[in-house]
Amino acid sequence: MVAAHRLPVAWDERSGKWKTSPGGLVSALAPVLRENGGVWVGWNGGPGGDTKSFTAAGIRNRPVVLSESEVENHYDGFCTGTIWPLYHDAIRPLEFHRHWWHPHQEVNDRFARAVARAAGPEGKVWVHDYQLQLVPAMVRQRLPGARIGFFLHIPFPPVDIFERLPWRRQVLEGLLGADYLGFQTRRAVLNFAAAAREITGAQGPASALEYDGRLIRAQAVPISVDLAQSKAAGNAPEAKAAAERLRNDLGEPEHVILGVDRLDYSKGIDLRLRAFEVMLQRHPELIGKVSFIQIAVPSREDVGEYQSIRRKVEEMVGRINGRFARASWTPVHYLYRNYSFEDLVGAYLAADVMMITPLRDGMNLVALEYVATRADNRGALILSEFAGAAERLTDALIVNPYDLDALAVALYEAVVMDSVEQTRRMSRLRRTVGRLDVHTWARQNLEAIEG
Ligand code: ADQ
Repeated sequence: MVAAHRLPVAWDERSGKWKTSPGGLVSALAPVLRENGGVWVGWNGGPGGDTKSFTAAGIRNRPVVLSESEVENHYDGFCTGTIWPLYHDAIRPLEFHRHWWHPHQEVNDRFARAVARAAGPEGKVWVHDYQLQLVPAMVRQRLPGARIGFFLHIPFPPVDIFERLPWRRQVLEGLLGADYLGFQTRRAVLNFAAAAREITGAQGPASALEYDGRLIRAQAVPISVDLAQSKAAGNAPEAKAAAERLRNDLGEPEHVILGVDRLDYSKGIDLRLRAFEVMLQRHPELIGKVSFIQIAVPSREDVGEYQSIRRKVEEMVGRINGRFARASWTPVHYLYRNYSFEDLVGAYLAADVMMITPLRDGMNLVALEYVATRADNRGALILSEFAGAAERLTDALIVNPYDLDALAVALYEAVVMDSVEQTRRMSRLRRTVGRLDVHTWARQNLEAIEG
């Protein structure tokens, strides 16, 4: 049984069929569920709908239905307005509302009920991410003999930040209902274990927390990409052609810098643009020779904070272009839309410099995808030290995204990096990423759940 906030399929109006959603989680878990006849419990994505189970893409789906006000209060409210900023270092003002918390509990309870109904008394359950932190204990209550695991895709904050949450104890007790808790980084594990000890009275090290007469294991098992898929996509002639087309459309600049993110304030898109501006100011010889492409996927567009970061980014793009553009050259190309994975890979192959500057990020799969697709061993990666990926990708140019000077210097260093240094770093990065695969990640987690 997998419980994740969203089902692995989404209804496609145009074809009138369920379509598999893209992403590593789905591609890693779909084969496991197909093989074992497992069920995926998740929200169908819209207000209302049907709770009847159905099979799509070879997976048994058990939809959970949310009302419009639950989407507003549980999801846009508690998950996006309270937990997301709290777990990303409180980089935005936090909002705490009881009228968000109560629907959040109800929705978690509905997920737990659906899971308990679909899993046998000795079932194996794997719950995902920050929207469903109360589910492990709620399932445990209904199925005391089940094996329950949880994976947190985003960071877990230090206790000094976490303890502000008025429902800190309930959230921790929810998580401690699991037998095994997986995190992206060692730091997240230590933060969680410290919070559990301080706030719930759990005892012992992260690898053997004692709570409520049970033993719970918390461990870092970082997620990765589908290596075979990424490698194949990087070698596909279509991707190489798309990369050439892109560079051609840009007017064959000497250097292409790329950013790819969901448009989220945690991703540091504004800081990255600022660094680009500073670099152009300090190195006017690069004017006309370097193009910055920022691909931004629309995200949580109904939420005020997301509208304001979008406005901010658009204003910065306008300002930089207004300041530096020539009739024949535009410094920043800003693309606010969804891309197919194939087109995204085309952009990865076209990019001499990949710039990833989150203020805090659970892992950041874009960093791993960039490396996995660069079979030519070329390209330079700038990576924020606050992305989970930085724990392993130590051959990238690692930066503190808050340090504008350092960021502008690293960007310049990456732009002028010679091919020997690019290859030296990239081949080491590729060796690291080559040892990580999302299927291994899924297997390790499932083994840990079995105990
Ligand atoms: P996200 O915050 O969404 O994930 P990330 O890990 O970078 O961030 O994953 C984004 C995924 O979306 C990548 O696989 C990428 O290929 C895809 N994508 C990006 N831009 C796209 C575009 N324009 N069009 C289509 N697809 C695009 C959360 C956490 C991360 C953690 C992951 C997985 O915030 O820290 O790495 O979950 O655990």
